[in-house]
Amino acid sequence: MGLQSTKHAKVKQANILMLGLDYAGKSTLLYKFRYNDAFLTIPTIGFNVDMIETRQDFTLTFWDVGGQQKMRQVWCNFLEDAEALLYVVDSSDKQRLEESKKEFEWILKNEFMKSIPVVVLANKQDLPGALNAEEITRRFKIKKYCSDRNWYVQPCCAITGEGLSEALQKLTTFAKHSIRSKETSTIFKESTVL
Ligand code: G3D
Ligand code: MG
Repeated sequence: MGLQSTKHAKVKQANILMLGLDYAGKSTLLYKFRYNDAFLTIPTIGFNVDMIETRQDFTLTFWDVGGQQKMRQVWCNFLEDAEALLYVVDSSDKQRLEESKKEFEWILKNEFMKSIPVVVLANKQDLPGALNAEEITRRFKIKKYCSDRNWYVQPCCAITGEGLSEALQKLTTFAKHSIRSKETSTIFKESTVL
């Protein structure tokens, strides 16, 4: 009985894996999330890790594991525990768009990423020539690669904070859904074993 109540206790925290090429704006986004008035801030607990409590009494822990080439091999180690993926794109950098898309595809193909919901941030919308959310959706073939999961593309500007509260809301909704699915599959596996 005690075991059951622990198992069904409401989980109020989710791990968000934050990825994207270097210079996409990940650190700027985390900084903006942290200092945005709309959210209660909690101090950084480690290098490139940040926890943000949303208004819905739910904590999102962002894991910004770095976009540099050498860090990309490390991404896999973080994939297993993620409830959602936040993929950041520099929408103004057309030269590296293809590289970013390849990384995106590679991450989604990882077996731990199966069915993990995705929020893509089309960042740097303030810069001239930045591709809009529809164009990013099309160029990244998101409808095709994310047909098996929840996904959402949010245009934003990490400098002004525009579009960020919508992204956090979406992440919270997706992460809660992800947690519920994991719980259901655990209960199912246990009842199958029994
Ligand atoms: P990263 O953590 O993904 O590597 P950073 O990226 O957060 O370090 O951002 C890289 C550069 O992009 C920074 O410029 C930052 O200010 C800029 N940047 C991030 N988001 C935006 C945005 O929405 N609009 C604009 N115009 N610039 C943005 P610097 O010059 O400091 O290197
Ligand atoms: Mg950074």
